[in-house]
Amino acid sequence: MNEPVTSLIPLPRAVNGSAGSFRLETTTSLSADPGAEAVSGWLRAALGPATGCPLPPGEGGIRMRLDPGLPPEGYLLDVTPAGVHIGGGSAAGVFYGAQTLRQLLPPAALRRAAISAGPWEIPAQRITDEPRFAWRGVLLDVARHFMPVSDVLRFIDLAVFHKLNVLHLHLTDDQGWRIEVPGLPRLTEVGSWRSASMLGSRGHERYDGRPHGGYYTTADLREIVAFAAARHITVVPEVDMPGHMQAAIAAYPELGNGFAGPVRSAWGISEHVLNVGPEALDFCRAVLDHVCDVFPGELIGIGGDECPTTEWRDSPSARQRIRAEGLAGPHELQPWFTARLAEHLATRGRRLFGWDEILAGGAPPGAVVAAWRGRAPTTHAVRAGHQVVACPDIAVYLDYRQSDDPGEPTPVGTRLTLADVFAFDPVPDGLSESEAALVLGGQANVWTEHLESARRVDYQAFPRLCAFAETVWGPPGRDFAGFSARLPAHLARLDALGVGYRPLTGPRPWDARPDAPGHPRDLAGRLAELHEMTAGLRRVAT
Ligand code: TNX
Repeated sequence: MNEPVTSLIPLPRAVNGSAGSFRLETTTSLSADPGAEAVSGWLRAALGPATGCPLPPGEGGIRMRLDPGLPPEGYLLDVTPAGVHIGGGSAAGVFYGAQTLRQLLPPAALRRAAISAGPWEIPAQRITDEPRFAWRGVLLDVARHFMPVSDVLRFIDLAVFHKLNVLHLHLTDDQGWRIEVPGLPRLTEVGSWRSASMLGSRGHERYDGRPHGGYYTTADLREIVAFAAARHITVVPEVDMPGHMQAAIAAYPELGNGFAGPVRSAWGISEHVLNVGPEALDFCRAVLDHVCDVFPGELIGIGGDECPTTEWRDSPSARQRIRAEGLAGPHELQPWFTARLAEHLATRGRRLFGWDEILAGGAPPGAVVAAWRGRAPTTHAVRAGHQVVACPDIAVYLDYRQSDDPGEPTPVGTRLTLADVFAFDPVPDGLSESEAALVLGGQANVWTEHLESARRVDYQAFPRLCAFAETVWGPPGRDFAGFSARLPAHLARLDALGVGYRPLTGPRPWDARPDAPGHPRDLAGRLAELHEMTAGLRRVAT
């Protein structure tokens, strides 16, 4: 009898060990029933190079099939000495069963070329598994630092290795516009690069003096979407508006409120926001039309976070809009604007996805909210009847520092240890059952002000993303000691995959970035700030 396998991440619902083991051989065949063919192709390509097992089609060996009796994303993985059966409630379920199978093999099977002749043994066992949440997301900010397509694809592979299923792609911000839009060439000619980047946090006023830029062509984005779809990941695109728009305004100053300046080099929030005149609205509609053409998912992100109204207070076009629409003041302009975008997306059969700031003044019906300003907005969103994705900064912002060690690279935000991320639960306390049902799941956000390369993203994202995966896949009531016991074996997998994760022992000397100093925050201070920031939502709720 094998001991139940204890090193899988995320932890499956049930693992029952049995006698003996299955050995993957060069002669092992792989068959897939209708609906599971694509997953078998994926597994063949994933395992072949490292194991030398080509997994030719044929009976016996590994068999994959759909099993309508299982939950849609659930699977049943049966390993016996005679063969491996993977049943899935859908192709996605089969795919997750195949991901589990990969984790059950020795780590050398995860490499991209053969360094070992095996034996490729898998202990006999039966695993039944299904996710707790439908939205198991990760945000990648490719606006602050552009990430080449190959690195995005690699990141997708790492996300699905942990059974995540949503990639929220933050495509535009004050510091860069990363999506080519037909008919608007200056967005990429001008908006996709900046002359320098800030080194470290604001307040230190240091710059690197080096241009940074890059953007995705339509073909690039279609490749990302198709690569993700083949791995059962939905890409949710985000074009942030009406704030976080300085790069677009640098390209087309007529979109702004008189600002005529460059793409922003400093981090932080720009006061240079979109105007609310008819041309600016047409611009947004044209951009969203293109986004809808490229991204087939139902949800389209319009951002909506952190939009200062400073410029609107003095802007003739804003005053005119306020008068014409009978609004009470500049603070009602953003809800008005967001409602227009939601209407437009509805004409394309899509729904609006926005940060929790869109709740102020009432979010459009059917909008899905990304609740990030601490935990309270998740509750506010569901009480306002919205589906919500919980991504509180103080729990799952992976740009935040991983310890108090002064050697952490550019330490920003509150301390967010591996245990802190593991303790996250997307459903806040105090929700009724029907309210809790509106919580689609959770999302870890990788903001990249201080992450200029895939290597830096690896350090911030891992192993915390492994802990996050358990919070959205596993049932509630998980235990950190058990996770910690499974982690070393999982880190050996990440080593084989070439992931530059943060060592559990802390940063190495070369992880420090003394040239890019941070700005550590304490939790009490941040909580007070979040309380203040979300006061408007509380007024609406009461
Ligand atoms: C807040 S989360 C932001 C981002 C920053 C992040 C840094 C959100 C909707 N806005 O623009 O990158 O903090 O942690």
